[in-house]
Amino acid sequence: MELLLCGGFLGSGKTTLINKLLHGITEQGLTVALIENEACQEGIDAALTGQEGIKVVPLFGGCVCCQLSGSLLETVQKLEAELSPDWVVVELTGLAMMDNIREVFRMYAPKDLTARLHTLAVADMARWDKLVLRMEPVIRRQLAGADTVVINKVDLQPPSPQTLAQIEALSPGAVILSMSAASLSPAEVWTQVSKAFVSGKECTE
Ligand SMILES: Nc1nc2c(ncn2[C@@H]2O[C@H](COP(=O)(O)OP(=O)(O)O)[C@@H](O)[C@H]2O)c(=O)[nH]1
Ligand SMILES: [Mg+2]
Repeated sequence: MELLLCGGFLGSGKTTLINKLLHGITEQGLTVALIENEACQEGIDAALTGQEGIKVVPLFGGCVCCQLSGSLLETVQKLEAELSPDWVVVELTGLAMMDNIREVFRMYAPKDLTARLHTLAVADMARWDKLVLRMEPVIRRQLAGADTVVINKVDLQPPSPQTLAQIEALSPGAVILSMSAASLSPAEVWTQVSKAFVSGKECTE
């Protein structure tokens, strides 16, 4: 079982990306469970939640990067024991700090689980300049712990060289992808993201 934590500011496209990833994973004949920490579950395909091979587990009442970090670990370990899906995907709240979550895993998770942890942050190109101006500390900490960054909504606003450099500086060593998650097929999204996981691991070995 591999674990993917998907973070990024509210509205950046996490649910859109995750919908594509879940389909992309199941199209490969693999099974996946989704843990939803975002209070509003709307957007996760209604059809998907009943689809064979996909289980959706809500985890509300706080944010897994702070109050609920223990519950996240417990839920992941329970899913592994009971269902043993190929993938567990977690949609974090729009304010979750990826660097906090990584620290929780480093301190409390079994080493073999940490080795199977992938952290992905979605950056919203349509609102990037505004968000950095107003929420810089949050954006910084969402990208700081990510080993993959998806620069999303490039159909609305392609990243400038300055923005690319800024994102590279905020997430040192991360694999950076640019896409429009809304317009790609599940297979295209899964291919790009799974390749990033492989090349990210190769770089750290
Ligand atoms: N133009 C454009 N819109 C997108 C893209 N990805 C997501 N969106 C839209 O952005 C809004 C927020 O997306 P959502 O996935 O709910 O974001 P979340 O809050 O991070 O889960 C929705 O209206 C999506 O349709 C994209 O690649 N291009
Ligand atoms: Mg969402």
